[in-house]
Amino acid sequence: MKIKKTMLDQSTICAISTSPGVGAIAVIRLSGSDAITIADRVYESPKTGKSLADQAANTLHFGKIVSADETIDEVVIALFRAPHSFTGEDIIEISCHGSVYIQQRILNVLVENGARLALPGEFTQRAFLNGKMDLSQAEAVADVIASANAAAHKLAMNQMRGGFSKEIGALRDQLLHFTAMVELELDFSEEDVEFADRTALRKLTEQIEELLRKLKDSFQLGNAIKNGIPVAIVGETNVGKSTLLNALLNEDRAIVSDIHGTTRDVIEDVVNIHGTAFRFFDTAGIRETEDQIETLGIERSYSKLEQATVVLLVVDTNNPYPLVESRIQNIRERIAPHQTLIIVANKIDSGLRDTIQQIEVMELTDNEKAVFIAAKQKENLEELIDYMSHSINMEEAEQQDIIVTNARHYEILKNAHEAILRVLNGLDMQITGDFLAQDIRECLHYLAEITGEVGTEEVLGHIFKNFCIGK
Ligand SMILES: Nc1nc2c(ncn2[C@@H]2O[C@H](COP(=O)(O)OP(=O)(O)OP(=O)(O)O)[C@@H](O)[C@H]2O)c(=O)[nH]1
Ligand SMILES: [Mg+2]
Repeated sequence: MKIKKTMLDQSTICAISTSPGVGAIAVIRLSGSDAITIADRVYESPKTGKSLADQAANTLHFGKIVSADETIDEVVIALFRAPHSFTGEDIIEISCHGSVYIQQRILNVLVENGARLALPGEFTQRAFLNGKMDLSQAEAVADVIASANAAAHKLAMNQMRGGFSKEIGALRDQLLHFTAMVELELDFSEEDVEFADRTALRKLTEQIEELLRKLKDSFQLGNAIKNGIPVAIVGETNVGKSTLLNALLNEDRAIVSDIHGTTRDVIEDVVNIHGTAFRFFDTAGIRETEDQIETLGIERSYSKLEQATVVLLVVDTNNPYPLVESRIQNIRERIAPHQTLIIVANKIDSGLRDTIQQIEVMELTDNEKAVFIAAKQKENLEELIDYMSHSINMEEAEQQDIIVTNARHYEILKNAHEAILRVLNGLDMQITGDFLAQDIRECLHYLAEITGEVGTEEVLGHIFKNFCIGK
């Protein structure tokens, strides 16, 4: 592929691949055609005296790293030869003692002897450019490293092994078959024949449309697993939203006071509760105000509400019921069918009996719940957490093979889905084969962007820049 050739830089790169700071051991990685030669310039084997160049692939070697007759450290070196390595190039991995000083010294002598410091993600980028993995798999490497919970880890591992790419590949094969048939017709357009049976074509297109839609829709779930279920805490001023956030996080994250309008901006934090990650957004209390900054804050509250999977509407049970009811009504109007609204009746330690009772008997829809808590006393939070956990269907996640977790893939799938809808529409309108073929080609193009078979250097650069150095 053209872009691949131009991007492949021949220099030998090095980086500390373990996390920064002191550890028992650290690993420094060298990759490129000169990796073994450069390592030999600084390596001494006290026992055999053999150089690394004379050693077999996939072997370990004990020895010293020396610079100008000074021993920097005693190390173990792992040796891999192209193409059987992570990057597809010769790789040397030096396991040294974990002091920051030693790590830096070794890195310096490698650079002095001809290596260059690696850019973020450059090892994985080389693996991609050398055909060791496709783009979606390379992206998953970053996700595996970053995964903070079991579900996210499982998804990322699946993607790294190529599950997602396989699914996309199968889709492309079907589409290619489809275009081949349609394009064949074009060659015989004079004769007015139809090789591509329109009923069969329609069935195939419908299948592809359904699959693309499923993949696209799985992103909401995928995003929730990877980044935490987005939960917006909204309500009037002084009802106890920030107190609730602090109680859920188990720390004094937000300022709490009895002054109305304490929180002015959105406060965000992620916490893992019983194995599920939640991303909480505490928002500015909603009220009529002349204050410009507060008004801006309230606008943000509404926008967080829109983006959330779960909305916690906090109400103060010290208020008379009609007032509470009108607040609930106001928020209800803004809740979309895919969102869960949990009415959190707070301050039950001091609340009005009547208000609490009326909320208890309120009629709720399928995606609504009500809980009664005292945030300040951390009373009854378990029930609330339970409701939040059930707002996304983890069983569905277990059953579904492929879940899209990557925002780039999601954008592309959206485009591909639109293109396939145009094909369906075209079949309905009985448009000519050449227009049909054009839409199918477009859809194919999008799918190829996911696996990196087509793409621009810019996109690739952007993806790998978000990696950590040494990976
Ligand atoms: N009695 C009682 N007081 C509470 C409870 N939860 C919160 N409060 C008090 O209510 C007051 C307001 O709490 P905040 O958490 O600051 O309220 P908020 O909704 O974030 O307010 P704004 O940021 O102004 O919108 C504070 O004095 C809290 O101590 C509760 O369960 N019971
Ligand atoms: Mg607040």
